[in-house]
Amino acid sequence: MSRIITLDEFIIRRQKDFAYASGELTGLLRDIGVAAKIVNREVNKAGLVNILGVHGLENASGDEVQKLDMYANQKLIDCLKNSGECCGVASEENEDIIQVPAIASKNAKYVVVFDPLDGSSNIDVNVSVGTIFGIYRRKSDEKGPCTMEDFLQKGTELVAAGYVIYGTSTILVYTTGRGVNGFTLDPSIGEFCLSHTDIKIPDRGQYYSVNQGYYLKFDVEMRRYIDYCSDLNLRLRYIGSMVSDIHRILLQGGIFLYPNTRKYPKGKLRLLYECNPLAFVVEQAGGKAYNNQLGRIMEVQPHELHQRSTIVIGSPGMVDEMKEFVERYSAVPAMPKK
Ligand code: P6P
Repeated sequence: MSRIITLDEFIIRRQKDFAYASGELTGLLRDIGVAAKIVNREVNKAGLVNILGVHGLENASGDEVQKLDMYANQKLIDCLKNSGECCGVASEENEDIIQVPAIASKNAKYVVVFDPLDGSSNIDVNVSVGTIFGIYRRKSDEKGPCTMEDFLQKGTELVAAGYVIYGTSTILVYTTGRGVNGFTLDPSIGEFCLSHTDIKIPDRGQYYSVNQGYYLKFDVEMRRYIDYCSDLNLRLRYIGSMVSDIHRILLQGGIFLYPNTRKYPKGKLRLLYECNPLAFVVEQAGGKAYNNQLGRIMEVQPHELHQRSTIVIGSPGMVDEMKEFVERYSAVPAMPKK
């Protein structure tokens, strides 16, 4: 039996990989691991403890906030305060950025963006949900408070990103720009243990993941591509939890699409704390992530904290094929100049 490698041990071993290998990012990643364990404990007993049901508030996205969302949000913020390496956070649950008080003798160099409990509408029906996080180096003066500029950075500026999926098992998957690794929580020892080493996404897969219910609301080129997936007898898998849908595609290959619709003309998913962190992970595993304008998601310059984006993400061979469809069907013939 191969030796257990815990998340903490792995992070410390890989510390030399970071351009700023002074252990600051190490502390931050470990804090996220602690928060994930705490959230996991509550997610696993949500049915027993009075934290089910809608919290009655609306978040920045206008979605009703489930109690577990608020719990997960607060635990992540509390844990990120511990290392003294984080000067601010931006969360789907909070309208504005949140300053994290400095710890004496520490000049916090990072900010963290996160969706504390993505897919939370699934909680009440015991379907897997997830946490998504991204870490940026701050741009503002280290001696002052964090600013919006620290958060409105392209995905290409991420120094680390990942997700936790609370499913049949709890798995933390992350990258620091040198490949992707996954760690499964062993409840008997309370540790995330290396379980998915150097994840590589297959070039193609048997799954496509889209909300088929919106089919008639998609642009024609997207409908044609979805028809093509169906003609290929690909299997539709969509559970309304982005982390879960993308985790399957990361491991088995496939494509996830959330195009623009009449209700969400710019797409529904959030650029900063959903699309970019997952795009970083998928790209690091060899995949691709574009928006409907066929631009690389990670190169889009964010202009607001809760900015929405369309997204097509997954196996490189399938994303490239989708790109060809969009180029072919949306290449509207140039109208003759009058
Ligand atoms: P729809 C969950 O609310 C979420 O943000 C993602 O996790 C998921 O992929 C998507 O929205 C589901 O949206 O419109 O298909 O219900």
